[in-house]
Amino acid sequence: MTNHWTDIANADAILIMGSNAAEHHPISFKWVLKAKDKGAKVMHVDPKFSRTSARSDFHVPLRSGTDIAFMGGLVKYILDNDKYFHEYVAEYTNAAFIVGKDFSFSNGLFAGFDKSKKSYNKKKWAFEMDKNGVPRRDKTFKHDRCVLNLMHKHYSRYNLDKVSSTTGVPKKELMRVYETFAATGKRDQAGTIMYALGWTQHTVGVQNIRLSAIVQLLLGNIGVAGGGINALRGEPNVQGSTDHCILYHILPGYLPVPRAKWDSLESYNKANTPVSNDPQSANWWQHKPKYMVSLLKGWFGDNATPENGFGYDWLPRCDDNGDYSYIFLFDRMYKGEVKGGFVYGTNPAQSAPNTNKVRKAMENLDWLVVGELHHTETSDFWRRPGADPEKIGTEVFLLPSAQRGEKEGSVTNSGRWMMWHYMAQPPIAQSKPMGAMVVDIMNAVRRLYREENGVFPEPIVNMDWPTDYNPDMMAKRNNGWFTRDVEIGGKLYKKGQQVPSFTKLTDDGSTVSTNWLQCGSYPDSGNLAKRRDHDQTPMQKNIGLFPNFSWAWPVNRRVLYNRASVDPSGKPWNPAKAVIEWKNGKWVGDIPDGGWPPLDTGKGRYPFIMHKEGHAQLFGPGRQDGPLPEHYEPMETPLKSNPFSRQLNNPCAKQAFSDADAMAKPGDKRFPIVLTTYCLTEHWCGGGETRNTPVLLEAEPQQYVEMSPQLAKEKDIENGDVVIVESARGRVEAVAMVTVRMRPFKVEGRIIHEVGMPFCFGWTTPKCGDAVNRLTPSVGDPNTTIPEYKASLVNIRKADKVTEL
Ligand SMILES: Nc1nc2c(c(=O)[nH]1)N[C@H]1C(S)=C(S)[C@@H](COP(=O)(O)OP(=O)(O)OC[C@H]3O[C@@H](n4cnc5c(=O)[nH]c(N)nc54)[C@H](O)[C@@H]3O)O[C@H]1N2
Ligand SMILES: Nc1nc2c(c(=O)[nH]1)N[C@H]1C(S)=C(S)[C@@H](COP(=O)(O)OP(=O)(O)OC[C@H]3O[C@@H](n4cnc5c(=O)[nH]c(N)nc54)[C@H](O)[C@@H]3O)O[C@H]1N2
Ligand SMILES: [Mo]
Repeated sequence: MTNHWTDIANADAILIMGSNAAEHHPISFKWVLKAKDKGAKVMHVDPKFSRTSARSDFHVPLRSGTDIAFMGGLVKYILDNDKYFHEYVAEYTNAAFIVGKDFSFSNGLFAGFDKSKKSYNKKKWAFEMDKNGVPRRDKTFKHDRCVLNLMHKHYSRYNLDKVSSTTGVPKKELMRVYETFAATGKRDQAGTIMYALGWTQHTVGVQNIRLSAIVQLLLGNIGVAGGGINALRGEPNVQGSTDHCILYHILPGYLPVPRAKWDSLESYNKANTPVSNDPQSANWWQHKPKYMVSLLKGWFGDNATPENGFGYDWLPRCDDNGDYSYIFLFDRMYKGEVKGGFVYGTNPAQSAPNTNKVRKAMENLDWLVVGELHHTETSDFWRRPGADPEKIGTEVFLLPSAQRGEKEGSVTNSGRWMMWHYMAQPPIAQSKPMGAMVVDIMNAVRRLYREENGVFPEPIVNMDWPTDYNPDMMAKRNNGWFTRDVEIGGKLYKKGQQVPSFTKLTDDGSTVSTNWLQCGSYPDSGNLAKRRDHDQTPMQKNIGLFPNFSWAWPVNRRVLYNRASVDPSGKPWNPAKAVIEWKNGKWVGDIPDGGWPPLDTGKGRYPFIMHKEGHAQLFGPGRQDGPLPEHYEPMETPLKSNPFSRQLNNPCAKQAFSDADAMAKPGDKRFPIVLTTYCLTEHWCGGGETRNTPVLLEAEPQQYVEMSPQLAKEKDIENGDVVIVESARGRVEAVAMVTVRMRPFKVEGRIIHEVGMPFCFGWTTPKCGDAVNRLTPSVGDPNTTIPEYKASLVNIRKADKVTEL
């Protein structure tokens, strides 16, 4: 989230799209309803009617996978009707930048596409530079290659007729959302967008979110109270775990993972540190080398020295274009290229796409360690229905894990608030927190290396590894300390003192910090994640900033990009809901994005400090699949052609191609129905935990499929019948739930049906059916490889014989 939970109460319009917030983020809804009580309009755009729809002012159903068409129509509406916030757009976004002559868009493809590589040469999308190497700008918007005009041209194709016949949303309903949300383009109005998996789990997932950011920038809704683009994160600490590198392509603090081609710290830094020639651009990532060296010092301690590149060579390096996310990890395993591994707190044999393939792939492992509370589809894959344990050689170790109430540590919520979570009772029997297991296992490995040596021992033996597991100590190290006495700006910091903020981190080895983003969270005074203080100044209280409650990254800033909430002289656009203000030579309110004076003084910096150019990107030349979001059909689509262009699917989409990866053809007669999948209120994700909780299992006991009465009639199915749902990859038994919550869509002049299924039911809990993911495909977004769980193709028929349910 650019903003945070309590801030939602400040919104005048709330667009919930691709999220069932009332059921899956009930805390967010507390604030949604507060806003609604104050007169905010709440809209839910979602294929399915849910409790979120019920509490909204209106619900607009759309066909899964068509959000870019829907939002592209909104961009066109905003630009055609001059609803955008002119000064904000001109000053703070790249609307005025001139794009180079090489850029073009035709037949659904941007310039620079290489068909054989399924990728773009992004140099073709570069901005035109002036003689100083700064992007050229035309704030009058007269230049035909300025971003605003290119964007207007791009979305001129997204007219109401076409958007309506693609999404299945009647024109009147489109206009209702467009008019209500675009009204927040005024100075004294703010609108927020809340999204989750309905937007991300698509082969156009990243562009879905890019487009909503474009809308928010056009309306001047980023950086202001009640605005923002707000990702409702999933698992309780998924924000904390991404901040801290749970994803394969990043190190803590979103530093890129080393790749084979960067064979020294120097070449890593050169490739990953952006350079700006514009004196008014803060270009914050220019500090990356300081964060990387402080991280290496945190990992290797005194063994990391300038002479050995601070131990950079001891880090594993990924292949240059290697993709190590779920889809490709299991693809490699399926091909027999993986020997063994650890699985903690996740159940991929249930929740990864194309689960039949995943389960089969696991048979190729020599060994597997599972840290779990229960037996799951993953730990017990070798005795799943249809498998012969005699023929599976994998040795499985099940490590009993402590439950979350049995351990302490930090949990970072979607609003970036890092809060300390306390242990309620010690772990039972032999179970342990995962951290303790990792510390112990690594200590045993280090001992073996020291005693028996081994190939390339340095990464193991040179680590500054703790002897005992201590979460508070880890938090202290994440913040980091000085490794020697240092004087900064006339102030002396002694060796061993905590670094007060990441602005003091260095690349000379004098500081340690295992996560620069968390630097400032644990000063000498103690662990700020433990704070529960409600004190606020009147200005902070006015918008509910709560700066003394827990600690938010970065530097306890509560609203990101808040310098965009003021005009270039430092006055809030909307004084009634000011986030920051320049008063008597200093900033008051929230912590601003850098302490420089306002832009007008000539000494200020542009507000979007994480971008090299300091301006927010309407035109985003960094994405894999194009600088402007474009509608593409899902990889499995009931349509034979894309209503918007000749390019049917995302041309850069990631896809696995093993013999277990069959796909339905476009408009495939065998699989004419769209399937979407989701969580349930009564279960947690794959259900590994909640299916073992009797009351929850009783509340939602078995696999079902939601379908409209129209589809049920066509298929001669009645509510409660057991049906077979089948895709190109597998089949699932489910109980038919015939409900008006689902409805047919009129698309391109014909009726398209959509059905929905939860993904929490698995075979280890008897009599509840098995994973819906046996149906879903191994295809993913080109930027993130997130799987397309939300739109694939199936068919449905009444079951002749019931086996699983
Ligand atoms: N009780 C409970 N709470 C949870 C979870 C849980 O399992 N149980 N899981 C947690 C986790 S890990 C996560 S990630 C979050 C998930 O939170 P959500 O994203 O809210 O969960 P989903 O149910 O996957 O999907 C959200 C909505 O997307 C809609 N949708 C499907 N396809 C599309 C589409 O193409 N476009 C649009 N606009 N909408 C679409 C679905 O109909 C659904 O209503 O919830 C978290 N909270
Ligand atoms: N079809 C479809 N598939 C999806 C999705 C979808 O919308 N549709 N959503 C995706 C999303 S957003 C997510 S987040 C994933 C989630 O899928 P999984 O990562 O598989 O999530 P869970 O079901 O929460 O599995 C967590 C496991 O950890 C165990 N566990 C709980 N607490 C602890 C603990 O403290 N320590 C240890 N070691 N174990 C613990 C539980 O018993 C459980 O078996 O599923 C994804 N898969
Ligand atoms: Mo999630």
